[in-house]
Amino acid sequence: MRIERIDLKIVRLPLVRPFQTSSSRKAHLDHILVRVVAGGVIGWGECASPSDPYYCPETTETCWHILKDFLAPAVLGRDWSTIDDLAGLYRPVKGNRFAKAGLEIACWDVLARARGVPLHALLGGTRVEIDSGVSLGIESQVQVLFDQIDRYREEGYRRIKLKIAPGWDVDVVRRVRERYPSVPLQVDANSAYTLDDVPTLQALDAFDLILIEQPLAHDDIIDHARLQAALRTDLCLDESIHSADDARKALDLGACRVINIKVSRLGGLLEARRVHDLCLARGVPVWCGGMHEFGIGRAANVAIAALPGFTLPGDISGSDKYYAEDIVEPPIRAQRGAIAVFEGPGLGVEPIEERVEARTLRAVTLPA
Ligand code: OSB
Ligand code: MG
Repeated sequence: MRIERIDLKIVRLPLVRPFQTSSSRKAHLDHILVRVVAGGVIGWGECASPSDPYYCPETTETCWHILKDFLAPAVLGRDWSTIDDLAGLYRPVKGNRFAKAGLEIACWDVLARARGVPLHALLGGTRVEIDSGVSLGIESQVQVLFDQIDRYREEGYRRIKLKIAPGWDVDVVRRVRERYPSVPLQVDANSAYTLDDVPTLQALDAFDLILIEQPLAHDDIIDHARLQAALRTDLCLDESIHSADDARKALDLGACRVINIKVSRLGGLLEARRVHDLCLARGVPVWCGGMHEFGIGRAANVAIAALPGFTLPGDISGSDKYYAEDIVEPPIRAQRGAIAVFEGPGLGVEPIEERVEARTLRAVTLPA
């Protein structure tokens, strides 16, 4: 394959409901869509970086810079036949994994379309549908959370994840658990605690949680190992894991017993699959995390979550949980708490070009 053209577009979509975590609050998202043309085949990818550096160091603007000035120039006009070859072309670029994921997903889409196969099949997926959960933000009142939990349980979602932060933790989880004694429940702290908070985190052991996600610093695995030793509940790492090597080290240290596989944080589907393969070999459960992806990134998440080791429901909800109007067809919907894998070639969804154009804030075509 040889990439002859790359288009980058920053696209803005309003969220149906503002989303608050311990580290940021969002009412709309600006993601970069990456359109690649190689041998006449078109592929799409999505860079789902937040606009601010409060989840991880990258932002929409750093991704734009790295894609336009380093990643695109490294791959344009160069020959590659596997994604490993392709990644080799931009290997000198350190970090910047959200940016890399946007380009890499588009190249997987090209590869799968060129072969006429669905992406989940190219990746080695075995599932026909994936178990779907919802991630619920921090609210001003617990009643608002109850209303959302009622609604998503009625829609059939298979587990609830609550964002927690100091001041919105043990008491909230207790009230949710009292009202929903058997709902599969987990929490995500987005690195809002320290080892001084061990007693608070131990108090969560009482609520039969599936896991506690990333309680400590975004770049830590050492203190998480100390914390895991002091908890009954399984820890799951998100922010701290950027590669299969990170996952191996975290598991060897006992820093977690579950891993959140998030395609963008890992720099793409290839590294996501490596983390999956490592965890499958070690009997460690994984699930697919999300970044409120638009339809392109969401379809990539669905494809990777079809691999056999994804035994826990993920944060891949139907796009109607986030957006009144997504940018792809067919629309991505959960039915009875599951999303069917897409059987069309590549990602199996197509961007609605007029909708993309209408919502584009900035665009560039490379080479210029
Ligand atoms: O930590 O998983 C996270 C959203 C934005 C930033 C970080 C996270 C999240 C979510 C939402 O939890 C997951 C989703 O529904 O896409
Ligand atoms: Mg998380």
